[in-house]
Amino acid sequence: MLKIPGLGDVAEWLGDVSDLTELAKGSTVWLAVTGLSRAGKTVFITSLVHNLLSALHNPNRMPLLKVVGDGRLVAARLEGAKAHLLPRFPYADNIETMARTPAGWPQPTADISEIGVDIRFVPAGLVGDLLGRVSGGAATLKLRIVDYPGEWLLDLPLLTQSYAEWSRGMMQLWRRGIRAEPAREYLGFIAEHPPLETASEAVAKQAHDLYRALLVTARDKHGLSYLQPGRFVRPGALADAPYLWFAPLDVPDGVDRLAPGSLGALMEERYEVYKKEVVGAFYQNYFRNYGRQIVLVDVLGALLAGREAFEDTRLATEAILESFRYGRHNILSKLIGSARVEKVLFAATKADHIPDPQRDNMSELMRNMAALPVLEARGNDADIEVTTLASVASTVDGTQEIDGKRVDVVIGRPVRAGKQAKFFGGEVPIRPPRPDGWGAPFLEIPTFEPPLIDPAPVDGIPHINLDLALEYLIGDRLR
Ligand SMILES: Nc1nc2c(ncn2[C@@H]2O[C@H](COP(=O)(O)OP(=O)(O)O)[C@@H](O)[C@H]2O)c(=O)[nH]1
Ligand SMILES: [Mg+2]
Repeated sequence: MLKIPGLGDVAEWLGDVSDLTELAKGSTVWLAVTGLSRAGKTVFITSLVHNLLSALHNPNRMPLLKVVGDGRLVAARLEGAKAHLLPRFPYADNIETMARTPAGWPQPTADISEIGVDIRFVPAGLVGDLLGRVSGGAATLKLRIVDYPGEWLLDLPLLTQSYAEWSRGMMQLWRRGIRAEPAREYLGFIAEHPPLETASEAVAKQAHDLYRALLVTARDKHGLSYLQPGRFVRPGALADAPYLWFAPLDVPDGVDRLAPGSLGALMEERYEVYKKEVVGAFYQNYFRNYGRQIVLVDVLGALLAGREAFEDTRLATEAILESFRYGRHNILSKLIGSARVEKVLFAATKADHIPDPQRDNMSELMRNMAALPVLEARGNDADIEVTTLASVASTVDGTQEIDGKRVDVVIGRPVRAGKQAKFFGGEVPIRPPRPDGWGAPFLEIPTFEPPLIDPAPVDGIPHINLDLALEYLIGDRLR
């Protein structure tokens, strides 16, 4: 049998667990949850917190989170009141909404928020035995969960672009495909106001208002998501300061700096302040602390919205991915210093809308959509994985006979329908469909009511792969 001479020696021998007392007192891990609006962040965090708080009573909800599956969880509690910098995530309100009759989905939120769960657990193996001597057996992990809009990550490319470059890129984009129609009014306005006309406060503000309205229409009416600047769509707590009143203009090729006193120069000045005060500040003050992140993507919603919207979500997802590639971006390293996002999970959400055999296809589609496979080879970047999940499983799997063939379906209760129905969704493709492959809609799926939920943290909430996702993201900190 292994003879343990003294705590100090063994701790040294263990290497990474150098301070057992520290482990007993508790360490902190930040988990940021992001994704474009409606991707499922609020529902994800609500279900995650509720299932953690319920895990002691009903370990069967989270078996693949090893600390629960191994029976090492001692307690999970919401942290007490503190002098927090960020607004609280409204967990209690959300659970109440989902648990009432008829059940509803939580209110959309538009700003960054935070919630903490203290997890007491018995570490696995030898460390657990040792810790038993210093703290009665349990360690504490303070899990701090942050909800922030993925739209903010779409601004990273701005940091390496001049105003003239950015404007040219935006103009190209807005003149193409389904963007051209909603952009017509804005393009008309700036045709009347070239970058070299004399700067005017009123014209700049008018351009800004029109451009902002365009971004919102593109999002809400056309299902588009690759929209810059991200804060124009999701301003959060940002006050409507004058430096925000800019917009892209039709800057001719070859022009880089705009003549002093011109409308273009005024826009350029504001654009530069935005980059520094808003974009850079977010990475420096917040992003750099979030060592673990999950990016939620409504892949299914994008498929349903058709070819151009899907392509747009693909572009946005690739742009978001750039925030996790330090190897490529000096600017990112400059902003976040030695801080690193260690693990990132890209998750296709709302998997309860499709039957089980389709869910692997969904993960493959997610992987192929954002060119994720090539990343595994890049040692310098965050560790990246892909999955498919449902934070709140609102359906059950079933089968149905269609034209003499058994097909997989999901069974759920569409909102306001009052009764259950079966849905056959069709096939989820594993690759982004080719342009000529978009003839008929792929899937026809309603919005389902959440299942019956107990608001007390006892039974938890049915989900798909939530425990697996959490094990990937923070499992190493709960051993
Ligand atoms: N059936 C089902 N619907 C979901 C799930 N997650 C999100 N939704 C739906 O998607 C909507 C938007 O989710 P929400 O979390 O508010 O998105 P956010 O804008 O990213 O915070 C919700 O109102 C639900 O209708 C899920 O796991 N299952
Ligand atoms: Mg939300």
